Amino acid sequence: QKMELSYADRAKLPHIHPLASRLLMIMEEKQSNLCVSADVTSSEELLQLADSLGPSICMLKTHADILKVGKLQALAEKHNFLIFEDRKFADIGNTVKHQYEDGLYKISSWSHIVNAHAVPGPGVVKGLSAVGKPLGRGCLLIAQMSSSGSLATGEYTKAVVQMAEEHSDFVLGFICGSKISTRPEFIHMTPGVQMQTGGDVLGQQYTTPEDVLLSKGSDAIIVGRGILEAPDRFKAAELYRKSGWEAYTKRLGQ
Ligand code: 5BU
Repeated sequence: QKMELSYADRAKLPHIHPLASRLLMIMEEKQSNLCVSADVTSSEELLQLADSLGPSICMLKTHADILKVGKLQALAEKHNFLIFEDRKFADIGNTVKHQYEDGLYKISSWSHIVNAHAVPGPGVVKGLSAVGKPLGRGCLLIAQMSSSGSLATGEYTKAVVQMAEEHSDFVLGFICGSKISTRPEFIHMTPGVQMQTGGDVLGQQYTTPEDVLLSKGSDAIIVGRGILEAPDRFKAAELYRKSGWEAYTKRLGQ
């Protein structure tokens, strides 16, 4: 029987991406594998969310166009979480390089982690890496999606895993529905999570924290509306954090 490594054990692996190591340590220290998807439309509300939920989360997922970046960075320091800009880069290397470094938002200057589609081929990772690696940033490759009818399945997913393995100096893990790589250095992050299974009218599909972390073997849950639409967001975030942590500890004990 294979021993499952804890977040803390994985953080100390010799070849791990420094940012993955930092994230795993945050997860261990804060007993949180919860990433909140801060899908709100005003920067005031986003900052308020970051401050109130900060203690419960390991990561905050943002959309750059609604950000007051300096203040968010200060809150990330204060509450010890990482910032993940959900930019979903998907162009040729030269274009994503500029989108990441320049443009209105200068994402590389403030976001610890970004994500990218593998559709363009390895050039997308190389372009992002040229900007992000010298800054100590990292990237999650989108290997699967939570939406119904997603085309990111089967052979595509396998090819994404291989692309990640070939660029593990910059790629630190995946957006995925379940554990897709056996390398403990990679972080598996799963969106489409709520306390009840189901979905929305536009194709989103939900599974539970227990299912994602225990049955599917992923490492962290990404939760938006399950928390944002709750009457008490802080209470809801704590509920997801505890549920996620319980599922993870159950998995270690197996
Ligand atoms: P929700 O409110 O928990 O459904 O929000 C999920 C968030 O995760 C939302 O910001 C999506 O854009 C994001 N997401 C997703 O739901 N599924 C995916 O496969 C990817 C991103 Br990639």
